[in-house]
Amino acid sequence: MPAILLAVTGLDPQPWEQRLRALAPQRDIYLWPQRLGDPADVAYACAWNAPRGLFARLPRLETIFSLGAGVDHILADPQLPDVPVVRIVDPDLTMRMTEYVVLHVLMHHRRQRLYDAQQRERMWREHEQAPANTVAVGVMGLGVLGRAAAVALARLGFRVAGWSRTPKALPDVETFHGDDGLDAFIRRTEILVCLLPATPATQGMLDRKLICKLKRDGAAGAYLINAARGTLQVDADILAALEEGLLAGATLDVFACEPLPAASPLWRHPRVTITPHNAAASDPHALAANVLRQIERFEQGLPLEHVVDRARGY
Ligand code: NDP
Ligand code: OXD
Repeated sequence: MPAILLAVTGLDPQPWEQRLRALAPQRDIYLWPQRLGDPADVAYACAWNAPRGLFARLPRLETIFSLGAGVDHILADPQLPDVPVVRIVDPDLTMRMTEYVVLHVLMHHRRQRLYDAQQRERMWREHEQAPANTVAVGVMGLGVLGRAAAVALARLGFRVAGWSRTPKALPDVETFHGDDGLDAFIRRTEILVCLLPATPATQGMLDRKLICKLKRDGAAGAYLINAARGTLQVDADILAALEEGLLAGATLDVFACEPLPAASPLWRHPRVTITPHNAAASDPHALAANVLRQIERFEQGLPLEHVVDRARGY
């Protein structure tokens, strides 16, 4: 039976290995770099930040599965073989991201950081609270994750809009698309949520020019939430925007260099909330079955789902 190779860096492979073995005891599960077996046995690679050039050394490789929703870590391999690349689309992952986005939008909207600071001072002081239906949230990226987050925020009553590459229609969400729609989308947005993939077109998008255009006349000010990829944000521009009052605060889950180096001034900024790239962690208990289901489909001659469009980059 064709083997599965687990090739991950930056996360613990053990829970994935255990889960794959438990669900598919009949399969050989190889683990890079400890237990490689014969490379010619490997038909499926399950990857997260795998070393460049590894896939090219697997002569019978049929499919590469990203262990997350993003595939930038796979498409960046200059020796990537011409096999389908499949990404994770799963309700478990989607719900985690929705929770994260709703949590951080509400933290800003309800000024929780301010109340935390007041509590440390034993200060009992109430601040003006705008109703959600006066606050404009904008979600960049209306894919699987962006759509779910936008709809959840709209249900909470926020004035939600979304921006994508191609036109979309969503209940209770105003939609914008393409380069032509970006300006109007940003100018009506106070709380900006980024859920775009990392591609050449999105690199460095969250910069000073874009931040300057955010709407900032609401009670709580403009806020940035990046739960997509660190390469989209320009850290120096975000820090300068915080100092100049262009941004009231930011929640950052992702960074160009991860883990975020200890020397980064973002760590100590009082209005920056940092999380360790866990907005929507890939939980092997939920997702190993997703990958194995796809392998079964493939072996039954059914089409793989959620195959990445390499030309588009996501
Ligand atoms: P999808 O591929 O489903 O959606 C991507 C969306 O981005 C689409 O709506 C697409 O538009 C839009 N888009 C892409 N390029 C552009 C562009 N140049 N201009 C405008 N819109 C664009 O991805 P997911 O929603 O599943 O995931 C999004 C990203 O979230 C992942 O790529 C990953 O990087 C990140 N992520 C982060 C996690 C974390 O824990 N921090 C966890 C999971 C994912 P269209 O539909 O028109 O093509
Ligand atoms: C993902 C991620 O892409 O966790 O799924 O970043």
